[in-house]
Amino acid sequence: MNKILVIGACGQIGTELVSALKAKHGDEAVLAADVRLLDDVPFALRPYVRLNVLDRTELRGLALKEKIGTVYHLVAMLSATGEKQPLAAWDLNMQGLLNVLEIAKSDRIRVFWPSSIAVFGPASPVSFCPQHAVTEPATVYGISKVAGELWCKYYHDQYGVDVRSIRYPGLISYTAQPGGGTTDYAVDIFHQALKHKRYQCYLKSDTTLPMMYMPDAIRATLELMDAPADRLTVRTGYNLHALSFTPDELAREIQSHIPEFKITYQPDYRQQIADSWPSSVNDRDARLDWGWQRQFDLHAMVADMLSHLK
Ligand code: AKB
Repeated sequence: MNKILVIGACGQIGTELVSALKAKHGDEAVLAADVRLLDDVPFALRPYVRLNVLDRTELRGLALKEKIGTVYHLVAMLSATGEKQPLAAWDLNMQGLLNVLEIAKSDRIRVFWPSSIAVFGPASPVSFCPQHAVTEPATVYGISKVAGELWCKYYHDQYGVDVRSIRYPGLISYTAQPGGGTTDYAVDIFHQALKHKRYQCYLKSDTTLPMMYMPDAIRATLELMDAPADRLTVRTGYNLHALSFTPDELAREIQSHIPEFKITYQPDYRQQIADSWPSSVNDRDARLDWGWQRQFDLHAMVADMLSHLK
């Protein structure tokens, strides 16, 4: 049986995706990979191999040795960190993907690669932004996601590579923390609310952004990968809608569980990034093509997050 390789397994999505894939396909069918040393990796991520995805020879050798049939390539520098190191973000985000697409082409490997709502920019519609809207992002991360989506479509159309992608919104989870994103506040706020009963938010109180609870994101990923290829009409990245809320709305929902919780606001450079993104997206294509539906609304997500983090 061909194995599944998850590259970037130690990150926010990878940590939970590896468990979900193991639950579905069995422990031995899933190989986790990242740049961390084995000793620094939690037991749940084993079997594990140290891998630098920028080294194509190493990547191909591993894929052939382990008989890899599907790669989930999750490595990326996110929007906020990317603005501090634009060229490093471009190199990591693009070269890693191209290496994966190249081995997918030569060795007939299926690929999942995460795109993002960051493909949109100031010229995109703000509310219920359509699947095929203007994509002129204002961040390096967004530029790398637009280019990456087009490369995915190119490898699919020209070489028949079965590559699939989702434009994730901000992801909220209780296991691994995100790192370097603009939407990270929506995870950090829970930790600070429980620990210190206060949180200083780097976005304005009324900044609405698209978000999703991790169980929905993992389920969406597995459902997309299970969908029959001939049902898929989008080979760039699918828009997915789950939640759209402001920091103020999230804080109020947390206050309904922790009445003493207080939020203050001190917007920084991330406000400009958030302002360039839509407040919600239209996911009609994902619903029609492979039956996408969210399960968690704001109320259910907050209750579940707090119950796990307590
Ligand atoms: C970020 O904030 O950079 C990410 C994203 C929306 O892709 N969470």
